[in-house]
Amino acid sequence: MFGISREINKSRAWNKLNKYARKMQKVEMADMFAHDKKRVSRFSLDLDNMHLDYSKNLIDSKAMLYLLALANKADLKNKIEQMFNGAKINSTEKRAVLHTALRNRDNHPIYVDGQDVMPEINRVLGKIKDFSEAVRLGTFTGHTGKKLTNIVNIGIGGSDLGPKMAVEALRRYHLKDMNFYFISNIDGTACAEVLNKLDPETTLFIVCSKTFTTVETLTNAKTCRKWLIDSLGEPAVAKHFVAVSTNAAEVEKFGINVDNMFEFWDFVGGRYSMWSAIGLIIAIAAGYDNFEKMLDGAHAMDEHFRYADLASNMPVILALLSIWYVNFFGIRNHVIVPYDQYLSLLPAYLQQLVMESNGKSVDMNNNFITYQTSPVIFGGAGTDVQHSFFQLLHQGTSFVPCDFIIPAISHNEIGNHHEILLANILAQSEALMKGKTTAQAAEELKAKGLSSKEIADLKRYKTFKGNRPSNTIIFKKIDAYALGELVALYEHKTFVEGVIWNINSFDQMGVELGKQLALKILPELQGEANPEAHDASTNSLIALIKNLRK
Ligand code: G6Q
Repeated sequence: MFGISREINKSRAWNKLNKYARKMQKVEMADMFAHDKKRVSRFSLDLDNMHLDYSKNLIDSKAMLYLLALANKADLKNKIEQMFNGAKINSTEKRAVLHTALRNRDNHPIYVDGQDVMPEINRVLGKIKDFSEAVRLGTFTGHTGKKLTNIVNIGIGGSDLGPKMAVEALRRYHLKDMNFYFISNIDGTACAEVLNKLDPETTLFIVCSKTFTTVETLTNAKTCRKWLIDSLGEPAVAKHFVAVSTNAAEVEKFGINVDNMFEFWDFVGGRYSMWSAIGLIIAIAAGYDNFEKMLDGAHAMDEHFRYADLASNMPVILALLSIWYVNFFGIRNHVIVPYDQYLSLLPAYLQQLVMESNGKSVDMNNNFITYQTSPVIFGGAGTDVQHSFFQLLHQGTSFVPCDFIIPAISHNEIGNHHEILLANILAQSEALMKGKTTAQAAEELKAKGLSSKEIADLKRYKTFKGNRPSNTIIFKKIDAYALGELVALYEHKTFVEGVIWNINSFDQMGVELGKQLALKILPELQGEANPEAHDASTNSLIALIKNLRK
């Protein structure tokens, strides 16, 4: 059995943490810094060019020891091994979870049902290499012989967010004569706005769908197929459409030749699939070398996660900090702020990774859970978000733990832009921790020449409670390797949280109900009669919409 046999919140380790957290809730981080000169080195970790400083958290060595005891209680080391070894830890779907095999760069055999998965993974990698290079070089051309310069990924969820985020993150490496587009939403606008910009002769569609049954993706793909055929005729499909899927039969049924199909496997979850052929557009956009470097970076993080002690293990530490705040401080949110324009899509990607994986309320033993699981993840690129939701981070009624991510060197060192950016990230984490007392606020107002009455009126509004935690992750530069490390860091963090919460982080049954109801409502919207079978609100909304569409 993969799960923990006893409810984790009934364990001694959990109780100890509960008690200790009450004590730590009264502690000031600034005092801990003042009393411990080694705090920064004690609570920092390095891997290659990546540095994690987690010293600005409401923790001390004892809190970390208790958290590590909780990880041990959850049998974390063994669970990590089980994942890497291909055990069927996705219990509800009876599947192995082997996105790590996709970047198993030392190529040791990994078995699922007695079969080594590496030869197939390597074969498809070879196919990705050959095809991406042929498209980039223009040796694989469109139907009329022109270079395919507009590459369109059609997919949704895990078949969209990862490739889209990585293509953007590696924009600096794109070939100048190529453009990359993503169609995910069923909203016809998504399709129309992309197609409006394109010339069929130079457009390649990559239809990404693990199941090849997803309504949004198939509907968008059909629309794009028609658009192409209307202009170039049916035979052009072979040169302008490729598919990435686990389902060859459906791909063929759709009208894409299986020679133009890139396989992946059911041991790769959708939100963990950018390392597979789902990342084909990444290889075309940034070059296969960079795609491999991304795999190398992820592999380095895999090795660290698998072999480093839990106490000096980056994903484990980030997960334990998350659990500390969620379960022992009652915090329900977590914010991720990359200070790098190229990483602007990372928060959206991580929203899916974290919330689809750990937004669960039944444990591995089939019990409804009585403790909190995933926090709500949100974020955006700094400094933009400093001018929007940071108000709440600084002065909201409770704190939101923050991950700050930045490269020391920008790909675009223009003037002093990057130094200003760096100054901002450092200032934000310092401000969140230090805050500003009411006395300091009053002092500042006095220095500005305000009257006593004005100072009394304003000083509380200018007060920042501080003591708000954050992690800072610094890279030398965000290249493909660093991107691989960063994404794998969060994948494994999410896994560790799931292990401790005793949930299956690898299914996503929560997305089903809405899909089923949409299937029921669709014919009702199209039919004459107004439905009465729903709740009163839904019935009336359907009727109203039908009326408006007349
Ligand atoms: C991710 C989920 C989900 C999935 C999409 C698309 O882990 O499974 O986001 O990726 O629903 O599914 P298909 O790739 O099968 O079209």
